[in-house]
Amino acid sequence: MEFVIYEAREGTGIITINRPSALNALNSQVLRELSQVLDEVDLNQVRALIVTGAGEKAFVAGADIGEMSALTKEEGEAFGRRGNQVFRKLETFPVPVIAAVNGFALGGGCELALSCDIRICSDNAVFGQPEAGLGITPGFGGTQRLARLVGAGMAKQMIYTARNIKAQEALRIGLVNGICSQEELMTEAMKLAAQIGANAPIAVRNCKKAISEGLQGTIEAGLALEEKLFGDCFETYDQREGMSAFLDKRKEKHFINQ
Ligand code: CO8
Repeated sequence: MEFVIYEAREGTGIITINRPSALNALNSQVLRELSQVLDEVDLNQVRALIVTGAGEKAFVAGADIGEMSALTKEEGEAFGRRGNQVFRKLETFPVPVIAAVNGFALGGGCELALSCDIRICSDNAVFGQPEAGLGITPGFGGTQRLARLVGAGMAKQMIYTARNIKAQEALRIGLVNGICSQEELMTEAMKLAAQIGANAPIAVRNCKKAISEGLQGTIEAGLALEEKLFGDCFETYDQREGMSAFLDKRKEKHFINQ
C-alpha cells in the first residue's frame, strides 16, 4: 500500500494515514487502502485499533480538494458514498477504535476521527468542518456524527461558520476525551488500547455494539439489545474467568476471547 501503513503491536493495530506531502488528505486511493487494511486486520490478535496520521502537522486535512474540484453532481455523490462506506466500516469495526489526532483534523479528517469510538489529541490539534467555505456540505458523515457527539447547536455552529477550533475547545465541547503533547500522543493511545485490551474481548465488543447500535434507536430497543448482548457473555470462558478471579481474590486474569 502506498498511503496507509498498518502494524500490530502488543494486541493493538495501528493504522497510519501516510500521505504527508498533502497533509494526509483523503483521495480515492487512500480510501481504498483504508478499506482494504480494515479487511485485513487479524481480529484474533488485535483487541483495539488506533488511527493516526503521518508527520507532526496533520491527522488528515480533509478529502482531497484537487480530486474533488471537478466532480459532477453524480460523481460527488458517489465520492461521498465511497467515503461513507469506508467510515461506516470503521465505525462498526468489531473492536474499539481510538483516533490519535496529531494535528489538523479538518473536513474528512474530522469526520474520520468522528467515526472512531474515542478521540484523543495532541495540543497542536485543530478540528473543523470547512466545507461550507468550499461550497459543499460535509460529505463523509460530519452532519450526522458531529451533531450526535457534541449536540446539534454546537455542530451547526461549527459547520455553518466553517470555523476551526483548537484542542482545548474540542475538549470543552466533548469532541475529544483528552489532550497530551505530541511526543506523548502515541504512548497515551497505546496505554488506552492496552487498558481496553486487558478486559474480556467478547464483553468489550458487545459493549461497543450495545452503545453504538443502541444510540440509533429508542431506549426500549437499546435496552433489549443490551439484554441480548449481556446474556451472550454468559457461559463464555472469559465470563467464568473474570468472575472467578474476583471470587478467588485473584488479580491476574487470563482472557482468551472465548
Ligand atoms: N486536499 C488536497 N491537498 C491538501 C489538502 C486537502 N484537503 N490539505 C492540504 N493539502 C496540501 C496543500 O495543497 C499543500 O500541497 P502543495 O505543497 O503541493 O501546495 C500541502 O498539502 C501542504 O498544505 P499547505 O501548504 O496548505 O499547509 P499550511 O500549513 O499552509 O496550511 C491547512 C494547512 C490550514 C490545513 C491547509 O492546508 C488547508 O486549509 N487545507 C485544506 C483543509 C480543508 O479545507 N479540508 C476540508 C476539505 S473538504 C472535505 O474534507 C470534505 C469531506 C467530504 C467529502 C465528500 C465528497 C463528496
